[in-house]
This record gives sequence, structure tokens and C-alpha cells, in this order.
Amino acid sequence: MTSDTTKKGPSRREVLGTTAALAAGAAGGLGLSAVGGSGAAPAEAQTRPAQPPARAAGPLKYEVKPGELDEYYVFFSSGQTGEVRILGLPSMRELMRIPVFNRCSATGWGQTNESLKVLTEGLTPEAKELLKNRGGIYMNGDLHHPHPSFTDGSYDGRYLYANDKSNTRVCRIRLDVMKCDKIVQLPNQATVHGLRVQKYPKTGYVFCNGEDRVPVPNDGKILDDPKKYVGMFTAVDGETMKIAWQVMVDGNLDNVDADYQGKYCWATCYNSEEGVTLAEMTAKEQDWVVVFNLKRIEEAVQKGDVQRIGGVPVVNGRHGTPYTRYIPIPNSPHGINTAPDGIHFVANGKLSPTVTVFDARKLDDLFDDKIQPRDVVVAEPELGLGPLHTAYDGKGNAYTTLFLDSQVCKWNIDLAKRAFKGEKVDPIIQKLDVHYQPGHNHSSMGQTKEADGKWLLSLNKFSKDRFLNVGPLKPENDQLIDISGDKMVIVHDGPSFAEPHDATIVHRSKINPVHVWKRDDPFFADAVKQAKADGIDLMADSKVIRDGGKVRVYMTSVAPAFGLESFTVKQGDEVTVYVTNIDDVEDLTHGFCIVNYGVSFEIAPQATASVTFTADRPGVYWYYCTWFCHAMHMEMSGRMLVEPRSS
Ligand code: CUK
Ligand code: CUA
Repeated sequence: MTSDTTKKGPSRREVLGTTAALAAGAAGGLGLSAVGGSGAAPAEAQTRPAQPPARAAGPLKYEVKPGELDEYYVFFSSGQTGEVRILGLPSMRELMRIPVFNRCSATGWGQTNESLKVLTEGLTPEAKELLKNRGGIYMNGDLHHPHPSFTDGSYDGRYLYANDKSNTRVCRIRLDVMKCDKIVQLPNQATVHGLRVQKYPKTGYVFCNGEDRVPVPNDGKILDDPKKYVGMFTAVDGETMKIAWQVMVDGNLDNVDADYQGKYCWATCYNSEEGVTLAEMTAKEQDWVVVFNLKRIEEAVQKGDVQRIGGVPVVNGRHGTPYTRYIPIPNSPHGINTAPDGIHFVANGKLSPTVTVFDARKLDDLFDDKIQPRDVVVAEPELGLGPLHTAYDGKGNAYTTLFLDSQVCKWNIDLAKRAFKGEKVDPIIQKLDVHYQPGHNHSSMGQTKEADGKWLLSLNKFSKDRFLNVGPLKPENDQLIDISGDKMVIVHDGPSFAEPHDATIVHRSKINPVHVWKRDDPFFADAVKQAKADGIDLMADSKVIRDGGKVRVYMTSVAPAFGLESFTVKQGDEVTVYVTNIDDVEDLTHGFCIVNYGVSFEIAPQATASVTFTADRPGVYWYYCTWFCHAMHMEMSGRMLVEPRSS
């Protein structure tokens, strides 16, 4: 794969692809730009027209002028950066970052008491033990799959869920304030990769694929004995963020998606060999899609037909049990995507040039053993090399990324089914070069029953020559594609830092965040409670409360002043500073930073935030506001005076 990427000249395929696009451009009245801007590896640069290519004249407007707002929110994962990013579409401007599994210097995520509660309360006992001498929190995350909550088959604007592959956690972000409010670590599981949510009747469950197989419990008694390793699937309750149940499976689960009926979810599953080396994992010609029967699993949990491991109910869902079915498909599949028609779902071949199309209406019969597993397959078109993920336009077409071919393939589900039955039809409608090596792709509202067929994002793993050289570490390249016409047209290249795997494109009508915090918000309820116990009115009082060796410093912030111009503590005190932003003005955020003390955090309008630290160095330490808030912002400061310990 890598060699294909690194020495990619103008291959025969590219030349062919360009020719095809030229023909298509002429037919569709699309100008040359879609071609001129694409496919150009460095060696080809000289043959490019001297003039920059004109903008694609796709039918959709994609320029968002100053003062105009985007039509869609895009929730981007950030891979190994560990955060969630919000983009506007079609402008592709980055609007905000939501820290989740990372530490954030600007907001104080990972340092404020409010964030530490979120980051620590859902850890397993084993992780708490591990992190005891490491500050209590993981410093890294690998966030792959962000998916908003559903009601009745479409987004309801409540929450966004995402996985951390690196430390087996699942987070929830509140879409009213765009902050993470819950993180749970999954027991009995090593890595959580695929994550999708229940679409109907609502979310409901958050489905979490365990990818790596490990011993359960993983306490060192079993080591190099892979036959005893266990693969696990988890359903988290999206309301309580507690583990609802787990299912023990065969193989390694990769990606997952759910139906539109609330009956099933399905996951791609590789390593049916259950090996631990690359050669072992890819030895067989076949792997599976695993289908989970939600009702049967719930009944088993209710009846107690479970083992309790690590405090959660675990159902045995291996081959031959009533809870799952394993449908054979070609070796090492990757993405799995439910179509907005509520009927079809597609597993992407990765090592196989095919995708496999299933009909969800046949699953009842499969679970009643009236048909064979492969009878659920209704098409298996060959699309090209390295199919990874598929998106939909709601008009019967599918768009599959071809990693090795560096293309997006548009194909028609109905034509693929007819070809599968033996008719002489070609399901492939168009192949478009993307730059380069796409992973996920996403269509506007395409993961809901309200798919609108307007935009497609191709999240490409390599950017190479597409941007100014920034050194050996290059950005990824996210390309915006207009799919509203007969032909796909690339209209925008967007660099992004490591590494948006996945994204969700949500129409702005579905999301309605607040402008200022509500004072009774649960996010800082602990601070409000403590203040009440100390007789403090957070909206008015700035005061120091001494409680033995603990000192609580309460102060307001209102542009351009903190409620305290100085406060005094003793060396060795455990100090908690609570800052309440009493400004009630949209966009008027303050920050609180103590110089040389490593303390810094954000306080948005009407919020309270706090940090606890030990005042272990005596001296004068200025604190200042980090968020430019006023003409006198530079003067928004004060002094912490730390008296030396009297010996
Ligand atoms: S995975 Cu990254 S390209 Cu983690 Cu969704 Cu397919
Ligand atoms: Cu407050 Cu700057």
C-alpha cells in the first residue's frame, strides 16, 4: 500500500481516469476545472495549463461569503489528536474544536475539576490503578467515529458520541453547549473501534466494536495463548452512559452500523482465523459480517442467560448461538454502512475489490434458520481496489472510497442487484480521482433517512503535493464533492491535521446550541454546591475561604476585572480557584492563568470553572485573563501571594 502511495506518478489509471473525467465534463457541461485541479502528481505539473484552472461550475453554490452562514455542521473526528472538530459546510471552515480525550491548553480540558470529573469517573478500576501515579488521566486518545444521537431515523440534536480506540473509551458530547459531559471506559474489551448509534426509535444504544482480542480478565494469568483470547461487542446506554450489555464474539470486529427498524445492528469482522500476526490474520479467503439480534440479546439479559464479568452482563454470541449470525464475505472487510432506504447495508471489501450488499428484510428468516447466511446477500459488485467506506445520496446511488485506486466510485444499488442476478448491466456510474488514498467518505445527511444527495466529503489520508510544503509531516486532505448532478465534481481541497477518519454532515436545522451557559447547568453543579455550602453567591461574591489546609478562592470575572485583585495562601495549601464569568454577553469569554504555576482555563459567559492545585512554591504569582475580552484585557490581572511555610 505504502509503495503505491509514495511513488505515485501519473499512472495509467490516472490518465484513464482523467480521460473519463474529460469526457464526463464535456457531457455534463462542467468546464475543465474538475479535471485540471485533480490527479496532478508532481511529474505532471509541467503539462498543466499555465493558467490556474477556473473554478468548477457545479450547480451547487459552495462559496460562503463574509457574513453568510454555512448550511451544514460537520462533526469531524481528529484521530490521534483525540478531539472533535466542528466545520461548516460547504465553506469547510473550521469553526470550533471540542477537547475530549486530549489535554487542551486553551480551555483547560484535563485540568479543570469539571473536565477531570468527566475524564475520570467512567474509568475502569484497572485504569484508575494504572493512572494513579500518572496524574489520574490518560494523556492520549484516538477518536475515530463521531455520531450524533437519533430519534426516528434522523438527528435530534441532543448528543454526539465517539470512540477512543487507544484507551477503549466512549464519550458523549452535549450538542447544546458543545462540551463532553460523559466518558465511559469499556470493561472486558481491548480497543473500541467501530462505533455507531441506534437510529430507531431513538438513541438508545451506542454500539461499540471491540477490535483486539485479549484474555478476560486481562490480569496476566493468560499471556501468549491466543486461543483463549476473547472478542467483545458492547452496547452502551446513550442516556445513562452505562454498559447495557456485552456480547462475546468470534473474530475481530471492525466497523458497525445499525438498522432503521431498531431490531438489528451489524459489524464487519476480520481475523476469523483468530491469529495474532498479519500472516495468520489474513490466511483464510473469508471473513464475516456479524449481525446482532437486539431483542434476543435483551431477553437473554432479562432472563439472566448471561455471565457477569467486570460488573456487566455478557451474552455468548459466538457461532451457533441464537443472538448472532455470521454471514461469510471476502477476507478482511472494513467499513459497513446502512443505506437511507432502510433496507440495504453494504460491507466494504478492503482486500477484496468488491462490496457486499445485504437486504435487512431477510434477517428475520435468517435468525429463524429458514434461509442460509449468504441468502441475505443481494449484490456483490466489483468496484476497484481497496473499497473502505460507502456513502449514499438517498436516490439509490452509493459512493465508495477506493483507497488503493485513490478514487471515489459512484454506483447504483439497483443496477448492482440486477447484475448479481445475471443481467448484463454495469452498476458503476462514475469514478472520480481524489487526492489521495481516501478512507471514510460522507454525504450530507447521508447516514439518516433524510439523505439529501447534495454533498460528499472524501477524507483522504495523503495530501502530498496539494498544499504548500510544511515539512515531512503533511496534513491530510479533505475534499468536498458536489454530488447533486449526474456527475461528481470536486469543488474544494481542505487540509486537516491528524487525522479526521470520519465525519458526520448534519443540516444546521438539527442543531441548536446556546449562546451563554445556564446557571443551573449540571456541568459545573459541583462548584455551585460547594459555594452554597461556603455561603458564597457565585454571581456576586469574591472571597477566600480557609478550611484547614484547603483554601477555596472564589472570584467573579467581568470585563475587564477579576473580583479579586490579589489573594493570599500559604505554601503547601491545597488551593481551588473558582472563577465565575458574570458577563451575560454572547462571545464574552474570559480565561484565568496563573503565571509559572501551570494553571489555565476558559470561562465562557455565565459559566463557573475551577482548578485545584497545591501552592508548593512561595512567592508572587500574577494571574491574568487569557481570552481577549476588552480594550483593557491586558490589565485584567491580579496577584497570588504565597506565604513561605513557617518552619
Ligand atoms: S476507520 Cu479510519 S479509515 Cu477507524 Cu472508520 Cu476506516
Ligand atoms: Cu477577560 Cu481578557
